[in-house]
Amino acid sequence: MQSTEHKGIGRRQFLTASSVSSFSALLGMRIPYLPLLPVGVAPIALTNANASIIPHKPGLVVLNNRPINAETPAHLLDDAITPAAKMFVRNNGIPPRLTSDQAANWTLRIGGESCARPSALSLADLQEKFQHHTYQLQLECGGNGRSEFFPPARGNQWSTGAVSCARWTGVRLRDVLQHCGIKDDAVYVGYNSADSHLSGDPNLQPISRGVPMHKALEDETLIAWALNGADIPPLHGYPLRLVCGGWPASASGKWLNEILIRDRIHDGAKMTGSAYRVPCTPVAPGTKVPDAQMCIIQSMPVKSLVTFPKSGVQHKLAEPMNLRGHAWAGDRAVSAMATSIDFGATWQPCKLQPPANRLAWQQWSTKVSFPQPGYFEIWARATDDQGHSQPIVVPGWNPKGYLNNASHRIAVAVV
Ligand SMILES: Nc1nc2c(c(=O)[nH]1)N[C@H]1C(S)=C(S)[C@@H](COP(=O)(O)O)O[C@H]1N2
Ligand SMILES: [Mo]
Repeated sequence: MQSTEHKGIGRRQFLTASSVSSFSALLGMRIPYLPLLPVGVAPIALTNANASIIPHKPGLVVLNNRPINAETPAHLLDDAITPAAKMFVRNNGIPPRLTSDQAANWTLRIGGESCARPSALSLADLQEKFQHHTYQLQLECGGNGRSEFFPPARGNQWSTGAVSCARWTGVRLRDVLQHCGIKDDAVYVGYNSADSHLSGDPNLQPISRGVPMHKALEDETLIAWALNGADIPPLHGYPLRLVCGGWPASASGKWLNEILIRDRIHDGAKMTGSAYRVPCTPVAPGTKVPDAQMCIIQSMPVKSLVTFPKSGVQHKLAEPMNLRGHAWAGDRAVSAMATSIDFGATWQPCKLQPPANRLAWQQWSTKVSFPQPGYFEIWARATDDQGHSQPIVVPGWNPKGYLNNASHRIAVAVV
């Protein structure tokens, strides 16, 4: 968008000049009559949560437009393999705008204190030198469910929709690390990316996280160039991204251009303080927790979604209702799934399928019958293979509102 188009907007409640330009990027199109929009009036596509305003992502709910953050309503996550169009978007900064030349000449640098042979590999090198692997991998934002914490936590107010499980294709991070030589003192792998900080300061990074060696060396940890068999879409990290399934998705660096093998816990942006860290031992809600008592989130906890039907449906008393959804448990597998129609007093087991591969979510399904007309809720509860179940109430308060794995609930009017 041309900067002249910002003239006449003035200061308004909803749109600052800078958010207008990113809103235009969000729409993927110009707003020809923007100067005529009355002061204080926001485009309806921004204020109506149900409007489709991200190109190619109909139905996603936008939580923030600078940076762009949008979540997927549960009923739109019904596919076993999440299509790109339904993947939530979580950006900490401003995504790079790449020319086709820049993308074609993409280079991944590998270095760090514990790298024996620092290297630069082109996309073509990666594709030619290493074996290709495809896995379906669940990625959930550490802050998914944040909106339910009290006292509230600052940040995007995700409800349930910051989770996806798509098929990623690329090479194993392990193969690339071994090619470049892992020194004995290696403890962590960190990433750097091509997105830019919201402030515009080129010396600041929006995010630079990582994982310990044992996670980096897993079969399923990929340097990926394809999502569901196609190029990774620009918002999701084109042309290259790290994918570490089962961990906070913040570990899966988009627009990946550097990998560091570290001799210490990676200390990039959003690795310290309260970012993606929770109190090492539980605290009372609202407690100020010193940095030294905060621990980095590793595997995500057990969780599930009801993806059919949509919350708020009407259902005929005489007919049993088909329910289905997904369940996942970070690094672990889900071993049981149950639903309740009586606010958790009794639970009925569901059918549960095995995952497509380790770190993929699992499909569950069941049929329920209602005893009489009225308002009901379906509550869903998964149990992992170590016996941990989802809590009914919001679990362990923490300063940034991470790891809310409380049961998903949907409303049903039985008539
Ligand atoms: N370079 C870069 N990588 C990133 C981010 C980012 O802002 N920049 N956000 C992270 C976070 S917090 C999440 S939850 C996931 C979101 O992935 P998605 O937008 O493809 O769904 O990407 C992660 N990787
Ligand atoms: Mo995230």
